Amino acid sequence: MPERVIDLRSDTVTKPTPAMRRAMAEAEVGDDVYGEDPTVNRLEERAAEIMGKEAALFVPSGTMGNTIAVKLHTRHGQEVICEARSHVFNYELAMMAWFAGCVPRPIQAEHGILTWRLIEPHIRPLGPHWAPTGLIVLENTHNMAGGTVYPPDVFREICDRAHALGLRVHLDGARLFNAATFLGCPVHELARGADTVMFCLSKGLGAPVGSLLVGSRDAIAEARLYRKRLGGGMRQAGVLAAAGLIALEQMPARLHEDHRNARLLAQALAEMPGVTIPHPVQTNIVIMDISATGISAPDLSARLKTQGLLINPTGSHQLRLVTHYDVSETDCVRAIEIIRETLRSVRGQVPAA
Ligand code: TLP
Repeated sequence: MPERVIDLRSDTVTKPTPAMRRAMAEAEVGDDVYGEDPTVNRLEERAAEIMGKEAALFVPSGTMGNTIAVKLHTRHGQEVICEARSHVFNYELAMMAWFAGCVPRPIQAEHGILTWRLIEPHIRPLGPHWAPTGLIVLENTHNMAGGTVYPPDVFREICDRAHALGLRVHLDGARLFNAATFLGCPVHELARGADTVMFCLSKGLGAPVGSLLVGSRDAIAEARLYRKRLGGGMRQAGVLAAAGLIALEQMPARLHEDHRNARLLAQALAEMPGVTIPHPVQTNIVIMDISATGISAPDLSARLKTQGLLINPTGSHQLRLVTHYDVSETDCVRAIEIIRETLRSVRGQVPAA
């Protein structure tokens, strides 16, 4: 493999910046299980403030944040409405069943964006045969639908109508800052209406570890107990929160660079024979469909790896490219060349489908 590896597998691969490393080394810490870590406390206060909620909880991962949220809002034996390609349904090891005793009610939506019209027919009251709806989970941006963004009015209508029926809404906002960057609005406007929001520091914002769950003071007090049950009481976590504070305060301002690089990739890929881009590229994720190239996504991924380009397959004929802090525009131009050359050499060997 060449020396310089271009890693487009995910924005989770970003390494802490020099400023983050310095802050980590100098962080003031205490035992967070006693609520005595001043840096964690500061991070939680700022997160709540920025998201426009009463309180926040620092958790080790997005998965733990979502898991706790589902548990907070549901009872065993209920259904959780979510989009068919959502992270809570597909990539969290069935935690909603394992921890909260709920089953998903997945609904397919164009580009991953649910609407009230799509959700309403699936809401189930208590009855003799079926599991009642306990919660709606929305994902903004929608990861596997190519980083697509909820129009704020669509999101708010779902929240308002759900609340009118006594239902709660949790927002998986792992990449909510990317959505806010795309829309050019403060992030709290996209959190408004949701009962809880999980967002990640360790994706586009570049922190090494950590996510936050925000919501009402009561919900977060209860969430703290679930975090402890799950083994997420992190003691002197201020070393992580220090990096998180930099991620939160400084990194959102540069996300537009990742979005520009994603558009650059998408435009070039769309011009390659047999390649289509099935979703609008609004943020830092590009889904690439290669059904008409004659090779499979795992095969292409393996060939690209030998050229020093890492891209994960997300299906038999789809791959996902994610731009982030550790890939430059030059890297993206190089990635395009590698993909173009690799597909060209494949076309020489494999008859097109
Ligand atoms: N997503 C990861 C993988 O798990 C797929 C990635 O590389 O994109 N919600 C959303 C929308 C996510 O994309 C992810 C991570 C999570 C939750 C979970 O976050 P972590 O990895 O911190 O548990």
